[in-house]
Amino acid sequence: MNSAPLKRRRRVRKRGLKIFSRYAEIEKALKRHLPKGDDALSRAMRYSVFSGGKRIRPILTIESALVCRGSLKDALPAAAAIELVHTYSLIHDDLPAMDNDDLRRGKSTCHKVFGEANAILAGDALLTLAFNIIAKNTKPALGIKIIEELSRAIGVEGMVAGQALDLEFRGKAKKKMIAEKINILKTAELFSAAAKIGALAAGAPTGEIKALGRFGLDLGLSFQVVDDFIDGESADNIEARRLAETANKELAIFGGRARKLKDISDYLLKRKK
Ligand code: GRG
Repeated sequence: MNSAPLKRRRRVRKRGLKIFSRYAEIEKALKRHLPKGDDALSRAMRYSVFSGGKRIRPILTIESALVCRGSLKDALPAAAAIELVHTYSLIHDDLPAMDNDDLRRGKSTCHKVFGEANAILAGDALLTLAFNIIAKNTKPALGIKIIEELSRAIGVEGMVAGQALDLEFRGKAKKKMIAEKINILKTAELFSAAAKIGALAAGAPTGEIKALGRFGLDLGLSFQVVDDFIDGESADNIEARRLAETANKELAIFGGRARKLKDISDYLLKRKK
């Protein structure tokens, strides 16, 4: 029996997402694109981007591009942009008007360190910088497609709508359907967009883009169920495993080339933070 996949999975569990190709390149790209200034806004942006995020979404974009035989170079600007969007959402999610959290990733939240106004502006600036990075570093026709996909996933049909729904039902008993809708909008849509955008950057055919979109959506749902499990809001993660299995089935068209994407779902299932 070939024990290589098993060994690889153990290695992924032990070393986390750093094992995935191009982790270091993502860090370099983020550094390159962020402002260097010593003003509060620039410092607040850098503080939140470099405070220990797992980089799941940009890794997903890059591995999706690679599975479609695309290049790192073509996927990297959008991958970095997606991480900036994610960081904006966390900064705003932590604000007093939202979750009012003092800690994020074990460190003081952006508004605790830089004040509420600077934290709001840092989020705004990261969000707008994300679209600027895509516009400046992608061929126009492709850039428009990526911007269309990303903006759909994070706005009134995606993440922000999910946050609004979450706020509406906060403290109230939620029907399973509402809870799932919140997870889809707040979390899974961005995972799905991250995977699809990798495929788009690779110039993949429609069938591959759609398959990766479905993979990302189920992976995002599985990720969120695990997140609730870690936070003690969910009793077990059998549901997360089921969703991860459904996600992995979407990768059948890629055969053995999808190994790294499957490693990502495996890692997300076993993670402790
Ligand atoms: C527009 C005012 C305004 C607020 C928007 C959109 C939004 C606020 C909040 C929703 C975003 C959110 C917090 C979704 C939850 C998803 C989630 C579990 C995020 C944590 O993701 P990880 O574990 O984070 O990938 P790391 O720390 O690894 O980067």
